[in-house]
Amino acid sequence: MLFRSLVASACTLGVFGAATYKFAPTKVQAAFLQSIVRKSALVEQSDMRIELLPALTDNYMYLLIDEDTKEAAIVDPVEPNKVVEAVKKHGVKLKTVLTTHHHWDHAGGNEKLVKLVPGLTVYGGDDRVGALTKKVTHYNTFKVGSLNVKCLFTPCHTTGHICYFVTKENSSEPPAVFTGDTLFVAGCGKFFEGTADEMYKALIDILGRLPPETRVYCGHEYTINNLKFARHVEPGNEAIRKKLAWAKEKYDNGEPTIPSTVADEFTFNPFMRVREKSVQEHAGTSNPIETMRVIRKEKDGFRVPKD
Ligand SMILES: N[C@@H](CCC(=O)N[C@@H](CS)C(=O)NCC(=O)O)C(=O)O
Ligand SMILES: [Zn+2]
Ligand SMILES: [Zn+2]
Repeated sequence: MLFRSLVASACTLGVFGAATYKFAPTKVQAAFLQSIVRKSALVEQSDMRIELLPALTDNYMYLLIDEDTKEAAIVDPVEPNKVVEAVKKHGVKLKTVLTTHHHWDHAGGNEKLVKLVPGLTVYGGDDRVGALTKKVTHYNTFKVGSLNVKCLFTPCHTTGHICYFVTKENSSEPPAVFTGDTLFVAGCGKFFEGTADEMYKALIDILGRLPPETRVYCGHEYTINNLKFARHVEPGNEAIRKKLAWAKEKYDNGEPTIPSTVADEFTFNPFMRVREKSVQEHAGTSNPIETMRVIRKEKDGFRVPKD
């Protein structure tokens, strides 16, 4: 961890600038470069624009822009300077902070950001969230410009975790959901402050009932490791193998594997598939909540294979 952060700061000082590499990088060098050079990405819809902003080692911040009013919100702004830069680049008015949970790698930039951008409303579901101005709970709604935001209370990773579901009235474009450390692409958050029963409710009853085309924007780039665990749980699942090959290609190009969709998660995410026979057989139980408990415990101790 210390080594990684030293590398990251060396990178910003230009020590590992592209010019350092005069020859095509070896596989090891490519992986090393990827771990410090992460590309941002832009998802453009007619109703909303979402810029993925890589932060820290594997976190994402998301700049959500309402195309109608050019008002913007930022999800989990752990690196405030990068946020201010992106806001300027897009020429939008940042009014809102959406905090998924109080952990440092998500809420740790709030205090600084509210100083840099006065007048922000900071949403979150936990008193431990820095600079919180509006505490929210399940099904609270508010607007970001003309976009509707619905708060989904999904306790388990932390007791105050909130996912934010974003829609636009009368739009034919897919909605977006920001899932923090509850739902990852092909995985879920650790149960730091909750139970398997709570994660089942969050993943199956709440997030799983969103429109299937809903785009999923999660808190971390964990996709490859998650899919390797998914493959261990369901070796015969073709959707997992296909998604893993795709994710490796993205990784090699320094590109995000985000967003996915709710419908796709049901095909390769073992934690969304706890009602499937194949996953239950792996867990040695026919109870979906017990399956959730068993596979989360197994993943906590899982040694990720090289390939
Ligand atoms: N195993 C994580 C270690 C970091 C970690 O514990 N992350 C938290 C979120 S900040 C988590 O919930 N991880 C889910 C998991 O490891 O499956 C990794 O892949 O780097
Ligand atoms: Zn967390
Ligand atoms: Zn996290």
